[in-house]
Amino acid sequence: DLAMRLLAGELPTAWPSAWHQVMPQIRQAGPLLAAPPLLGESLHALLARGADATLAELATSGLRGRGGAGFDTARKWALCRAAPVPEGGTRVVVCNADEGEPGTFKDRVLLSEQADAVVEGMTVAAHVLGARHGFVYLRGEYRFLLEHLESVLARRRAAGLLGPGILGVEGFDFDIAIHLGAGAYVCGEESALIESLEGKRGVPRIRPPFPVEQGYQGQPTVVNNVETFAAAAHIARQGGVWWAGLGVPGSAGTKIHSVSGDCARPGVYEFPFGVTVAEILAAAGARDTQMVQVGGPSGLALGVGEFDRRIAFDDVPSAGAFMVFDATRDPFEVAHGFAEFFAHESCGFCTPCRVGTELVKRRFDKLARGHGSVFDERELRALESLLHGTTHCGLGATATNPLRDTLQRFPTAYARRLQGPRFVPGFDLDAELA
Ligand code: L3W
Repeated sequence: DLAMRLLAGELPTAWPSAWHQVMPQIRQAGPLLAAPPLLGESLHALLARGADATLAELATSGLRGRGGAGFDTARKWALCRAAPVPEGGTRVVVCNADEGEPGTFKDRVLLSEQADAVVEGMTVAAHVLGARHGFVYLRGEYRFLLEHLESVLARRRAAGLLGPGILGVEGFDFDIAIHLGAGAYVCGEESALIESLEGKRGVPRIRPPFPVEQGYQGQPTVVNNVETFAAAAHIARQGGVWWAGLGVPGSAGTKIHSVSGDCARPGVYEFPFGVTVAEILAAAGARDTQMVQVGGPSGLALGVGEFDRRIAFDDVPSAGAFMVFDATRDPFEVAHGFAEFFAHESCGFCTPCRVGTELVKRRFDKLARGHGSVFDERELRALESLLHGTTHCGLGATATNPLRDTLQRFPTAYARRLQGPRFVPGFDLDAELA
């Protein structure tokens, strides 16, 4: 239907892509998606409780970063708070809205439906940290959200919820600027994002120092995902025990999933942590599922027999993507598509990633054309382990995850490709090379 509307000219076709401007449907709302707009309630609770006690509430809540890595949010804020500020500087709060992981669109919905909660979470962070400046780093393709977000910021400034002397409190000065990305996936990596904010090419930095010590222009900086700030705002209001009571031990609260692919009800779902993959598949009306890519291509591919696994940091962690592939799909072609994506998005800074992702893509191309041999499959395995250990940042390190997972779970999808003209049945390459 969308494709037909696009072809009929009903959807804008200019860059940024029209696809990003389609707002996914909320199918299952929880405390983050169903909440009425936060218009200062969290800030009143913050001021009543004080910065120290609010940070303690955050620690009690067990909130962990929603960008995929799951770093303890209270710990991140405490580290930033303890870091010295350079002369004349300030601490900085950055919302990572560079939602670029294929299959992820839940931040798009949060920014559209719950922008006040996101901004309020950033403002809570600012008070806890003593930060005066904030940025929303907005994915370039989400430019269509810019007007909406600017109007939310303007409304909040007019209401005394942003700007100098927030809620009449002297010294509580904090404002936010929106910075548009320009389409580079790597800028979702926090240190590349900071480089980009500073006006430079988005190349990841060596960490440490982590942004909490030296971030934007050398100042202590907290970078959190959109969903993390929304959750922090609700925790400031409702307390840490409330949030810790949702989810499972080690993975408190809810997680929002972007469900796409072969299912009757694609869209955005908020579930407490601990939900099984099978439960999400059932809610989405997925049938005859062969594979689920959780957390996007840099996440984990699961096959039949693994759908009783739980979404949790110690089982199946997720940055938010939940891509469903039914039995009509070819896992080899899925991994092939992801290999093309990473070769395209490698920032080119380090050789293992720049060259490695391209070599992986070319081997896939060769196998897809039916020209592959066992040698190519072995090369793919070698490249997989090389990329895991040698790249400058996480992009290269996770680029071969789809290859690794599909090789392991769907070996026949690869074996089928080895039947090409150059494959000699019975030829034992290992024995030849020994
Ligand atoms: C202070 C330390 N801070 C770690 C902080 C660090 C960062 C956070 C996580 O992302 C994930 C991967 C994919 N002192 C610290 C410290 N930190 N040690 O904790 O850090 P890290 O290095 O574990 O992860 P990362 O490099 O930030 C890797 C996921 O990113 N991913 C998915 C992206 C999702 C999107 C999206 O669309 N939302 O892009 C891509 O690879 O799952 O787990 O803040 O500073 N000692």
